[in-house]
Amino acid sequence: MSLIKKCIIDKDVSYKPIWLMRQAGRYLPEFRDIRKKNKNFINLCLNTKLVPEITLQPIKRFDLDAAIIFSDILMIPYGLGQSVTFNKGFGPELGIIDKSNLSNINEKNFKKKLDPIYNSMKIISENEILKNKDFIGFVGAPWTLLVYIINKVSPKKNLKKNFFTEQSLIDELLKLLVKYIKIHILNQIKSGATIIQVFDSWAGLLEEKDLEKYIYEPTKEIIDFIRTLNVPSICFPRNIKNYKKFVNIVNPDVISIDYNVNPKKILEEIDIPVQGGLNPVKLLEDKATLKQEAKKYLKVFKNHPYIFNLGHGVLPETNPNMVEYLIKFIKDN
Ligand code: 1CP
Repeated sequence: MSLIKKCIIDKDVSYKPIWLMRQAGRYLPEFRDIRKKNKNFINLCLNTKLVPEITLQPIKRFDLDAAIIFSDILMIPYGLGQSVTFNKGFGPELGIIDKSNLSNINEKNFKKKLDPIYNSMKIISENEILKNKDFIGFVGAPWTLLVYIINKVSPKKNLKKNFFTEQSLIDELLKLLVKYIKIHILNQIKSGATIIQVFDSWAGLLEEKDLEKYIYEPTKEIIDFIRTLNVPSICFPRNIKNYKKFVNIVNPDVISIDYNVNPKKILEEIDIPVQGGLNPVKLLEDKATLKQEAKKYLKVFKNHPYIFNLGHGVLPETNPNMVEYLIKFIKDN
């Protein structure tokens, strides 16, 4: 059994496995080299030669316990026929979507558009380098995908003012998203994913009264579905105010915490395995500070199943030597 599965399934506390959100990406010079020559990000995510290479770049460099498929949560809107472009320094921009588009959507077209991702995953999962390691597939949670689909650009701190005005479109999209997120998960598992992480990056934008409809209910449906496939699930509801309530209702196998969460409080409140927490800016500071911060998490979760990770993705300006230092420190402790 992989070390992450020992932690999740056997509740083994003796070893703290590690992987990092955005472990493949712009802080690695070998990724930047590829990215420079491949300006279209969606096409890059559909490139069956480069995706395996990029996914395995951090595994070749560092002693990580899992690879995560190099892809994006916005491949689902793309698969549903919405245009998605990434502009330098601005982030993603999505095209128009209205009710007339929705009737054209079908599973065959969706699968056809995203097939290169599944082909890359099959190639990656067969690589010897992943022996005894996990291969993480992922999706955006329904709410976070809805945010990008309706808002068209990153909400950064605020949703556009008229976000909820097209209520019937939103209701229809939410149902559709749950269906296609499940399809995307199933296809990733069939292609070799051994764990599924659900990113709800914008969970923190909602008020308490809206959580049931947009987060708890649809995410629980997805987690229940993953459980029927016998694959562990990790939820990352970033900035959600009440992690305990989220865990009680949604019931994932692992809860991933952001860097604003007090790890001691989580330990008191939550029984299931925990992942993450370390602020990615600590990787920009000196080694002594980084070590001290990492130690804090190891100490709090000493007797609790814990997967070491960050409280959000590795920042582009991170020095790969600091990532190496962190991983080595966790492995030696
Ligand atoms: O080179 C570039 O400019 C592209 C930067 C980039 C990368 C490396 C984007 C654009 N996506 C990715 C890959 C990616 N995205 C991965 C790869 C696997 C790994 O972790 O190594 C993953 C898991 C994601 C998931 C993702 N995409 C999330 C959830 C996690 C999070 O960061 O909160 C979100 C919100 C996105 C949307 C997205 N894609 C890219 C950007 C810059 C963004 C965020 C835009 C915003 O600020 O709203």
